[in-house]
Amino acid sequence: MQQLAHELKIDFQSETYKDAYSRINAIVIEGEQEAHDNYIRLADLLPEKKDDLIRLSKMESRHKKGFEACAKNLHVTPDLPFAVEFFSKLHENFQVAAAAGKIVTCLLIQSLIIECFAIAAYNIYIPVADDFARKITEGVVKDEYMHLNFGEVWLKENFETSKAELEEANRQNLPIVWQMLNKVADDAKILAMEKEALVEDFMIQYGEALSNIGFNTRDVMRLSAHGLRA
Ligand code: Y39
Ligand code: FE
Ligand code: FE
Ligand code: FE
Repeated sequence: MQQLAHELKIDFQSETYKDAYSRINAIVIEGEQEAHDNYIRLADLLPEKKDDLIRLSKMESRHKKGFEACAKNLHVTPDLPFAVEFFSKLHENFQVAAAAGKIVTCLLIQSLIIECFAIAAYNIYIPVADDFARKITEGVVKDEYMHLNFGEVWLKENFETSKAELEEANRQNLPIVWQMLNKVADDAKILAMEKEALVEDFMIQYGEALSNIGFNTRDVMRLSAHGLRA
């Protein structure tokens, strides 16, 4: 039970922990809300996948409620204004793409980048979470793999016509992820989540996703390297 968290002697009730948690937890709550909104928007853009996408949006709402419960359990008030600002660039890029009917860009932002970010964060968080939050997060991360898979399958089926837009969307949005990671690195460390581990897990998920969609090894390397210039 709580093995690593226990060995590391994490004090979930210390003011330092709760202060960092107020921002990380808010990011997750706001992220789940935006993911919900993004899948609803995608349902409009992809009418033939509407039922699937509405189902994903409902899962995101459930995730949000779960993480709100995690904050209450620790008596933490999430810092939502911080989180809205944290997501603002990706949010803006998604809105602009959606308004232009750029489905490929929307899928890259939500189903690849944000889902891979979520999977990395949740995987790294689970071993160091409090008992309550760990159970919630274990349930959530299984869903996030399904969301990533949705994007992979659609983009694989439409690979040839999506390739150029994927390259451009990757170039625009991957650097933003590294900026976001840098902004949370100090808070994440207080929760015993190391930036290096987050980066490593993200790169593995994202590289696998690109390869599943149809990019060859050389392309995957090239696309992944774009972000590192942030
Ligand atoms: O698809 C989803 O459910 C994703 C919205 C949720 C985003 C979670 C973002 C997690 C970043 C946390 C950073 C911690 C270091
Ligand atoms: Fe989610
Ligand atoms: Fe999530
Ligand atoms: Fe998701």
